[in-house]
Amino acid sequence: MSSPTLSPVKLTLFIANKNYSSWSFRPWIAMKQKEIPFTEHFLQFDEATGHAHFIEFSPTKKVPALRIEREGEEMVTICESLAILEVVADLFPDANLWPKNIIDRAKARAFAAEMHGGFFGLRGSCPMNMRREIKALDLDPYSAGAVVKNVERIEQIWTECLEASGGPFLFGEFGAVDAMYAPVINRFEKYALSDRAVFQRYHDAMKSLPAWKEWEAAALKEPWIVEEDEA
Ligand SMILES: N[C@@H](CCC(=O)N[C@@H](CS)C(=O)NCC(=O)O)C(=O)O
Repeated sequence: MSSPTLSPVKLTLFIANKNYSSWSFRPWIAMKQKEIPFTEHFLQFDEATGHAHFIEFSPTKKVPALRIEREGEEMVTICESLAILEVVADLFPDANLWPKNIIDRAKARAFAAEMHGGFFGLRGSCPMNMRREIKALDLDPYSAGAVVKNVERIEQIWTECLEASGGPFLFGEFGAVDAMYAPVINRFEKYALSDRAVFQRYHDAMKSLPAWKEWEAAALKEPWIVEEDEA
């Protein structure tokens, strides 16, 4: 287990449905896999109100959000998955969430930022869905083209990183950048987006993680259906 730089610190991670919430999955899998102690606060999506109840813990009304409590200090809430990964990396440097080498760290951050702010075609057409049966989508040519472009770029990133590091994760050891790409592994699999060896290799590494298995098992037990995410 990693120890925090600021002590004592209490972390609460607000997340939503494990079947669908790809943004929740990112910090959750990183924190679980790195054995960073946190309390999980689960809230269901509520399409009817536009998730109005999310305002109770997050000014953005979005998950994930990380509440940080320290004795004698004002409680703070950090939104945005990438910012959550960054603060957790600062709090728990022993967890090695980012590569130690400066250039590798810069590349890992660039690839994480690319995921955080891009790949809209893939993310829009192929929502993360842990329960979905493996089945290709019949998309219109414009959407299909956008998905293919995203898939090609993601596989280029994976190839470059895995060739340089030797794997099993993008920079060798599992880290924040892998957490950012974890939901994409589900999308590639469930929408039959790739038969390339680089995908299979990274998929196998990611799905062998105990944290992945724990999230997936919980997702499969969830009874709720979010229609807009059932592509
Ligand atoms: N950029 C944000 C995206 C967060 C996000 O869109 N979360 C979704 C769930 S996966 C959400 O809370 N949606 C509720 C809404 O948009 O009202 C992040 O990185 O955390």
